[in-house]
Amino acid sequence: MRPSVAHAVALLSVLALLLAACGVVEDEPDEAAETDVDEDVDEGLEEDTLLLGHGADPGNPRSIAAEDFAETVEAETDGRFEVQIQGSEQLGSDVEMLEAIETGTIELTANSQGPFSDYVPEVALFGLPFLFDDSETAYEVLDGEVGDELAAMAEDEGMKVLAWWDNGIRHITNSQQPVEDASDLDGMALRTPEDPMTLDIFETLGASPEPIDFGELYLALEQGTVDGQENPLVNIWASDLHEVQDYLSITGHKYEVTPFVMDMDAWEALSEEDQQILEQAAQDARDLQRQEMQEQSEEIEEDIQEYVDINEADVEDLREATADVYDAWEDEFGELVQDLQDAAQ
Ligand code: TK8
Repeated sequence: MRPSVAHAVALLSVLALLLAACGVVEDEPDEAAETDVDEDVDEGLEEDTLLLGHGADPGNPRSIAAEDFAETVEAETDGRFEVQIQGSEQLGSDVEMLEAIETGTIELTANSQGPFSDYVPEVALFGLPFLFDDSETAYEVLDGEVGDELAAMAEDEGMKVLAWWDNGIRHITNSQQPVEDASDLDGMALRTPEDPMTLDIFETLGASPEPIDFGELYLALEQGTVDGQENPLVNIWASDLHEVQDYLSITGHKYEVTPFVMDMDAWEALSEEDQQILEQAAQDARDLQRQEMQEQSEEIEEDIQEYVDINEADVEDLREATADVYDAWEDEFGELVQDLQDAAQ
C-alpha cells in the first residue's frame, strides 16, 4: 500500500507533465505564487523543531548516536534547529514510525532493517544468513556504492537516508535450552522483528517465528508468550532481556543495519548548507555508534554471564541448515544476491 502511494504520486506528476506538454493543461500565469515558492526553496527553512523517533532504550548505541546527532545539529545551526528525541518506541513501533515519516508526522527515525525493507526490499538482503563474518565488512559495503544505490531507492519512496547506522550481528536468547545446532530450534517459539528474512531463516530452521513489536518484547518473554528472541548483545542488554531469558547462544546468524532516515519533504525544505550540516552530523554519529557497538558488545559479553548461560553455537551446522534461504531470495532478487556475497568476501 505504501509504495503504491509514492508510485501514484510519481504517476500523477508524469501525467501532469504529459498533459502540459500536449497543451491539454493551459499554463495559468500565476507568477507571483511561483516566485514565492522558488524563494522558499532557495533560502530554505530558517528554523524548526525536528522530531526523531527510535525504538532503542537508554544507553543503547542507537540512543547515544541520536543524542550526539541532536547536539551537533543544534550546535552547528546555532540553535536554529532543535532535534527532539523520543526513544523506546514511545512514538510507536518501527513500522509505525516509518508510516509517521510518510505522513510527515515526524521528520526523522533511526529505524530497523525489516520494517524499512517494506519500502526498499533489497535492504533485507543484508540479513542473509551468515552473509557477513563481521560488522566491519558490512560497513564497507554500506558506505560504498551499494549503500548509495539503496539510498537512491529510498528517495523514490520519500525518504532521505542520512546515514546507515548499525544494528549489529544477531544472536539467540531463550528460556528453554542452549541452541547448539539447528535441531535445538525445532518448534521453538521465537519472537522476530517484522522482517521477511528473519522469518524465512527461522521457518527454514524449523522454529516457530512470530513478529512482535520490540516495545512489547520484554513482556512477551516474561509472560512466556514466546520462548525466545534474537538480537545483538547491545539491544538485549539495554532492554534488559537477559532478566527474562536463561540462555544466550552466540549464533551470529544475521546482520542488520539501522537506516537513519528523514522525511524527503522535510529534507527538501532545508537550505543546502543545513542539509550538509545534518548529513555530516548523521555520519559522525554513525561513526560514534559503530565504536560504541564494538566497545559495549565486548563488555556485555562479560557482564551478561551473571544472568544467562552462554554457549557458542555450531555455526557450520546452522549455515548448512539455512542454505536454502539463499536459493529462495535468489529467485526473487537474482544476481544481487551473488553480488552481495562477492562484496561480503
Ligand atoms: C528497536 C528494534 C530492534 C530490532 C528488533 O527498535 O526489533 O529486534 O533489532 O533494534 O529496532
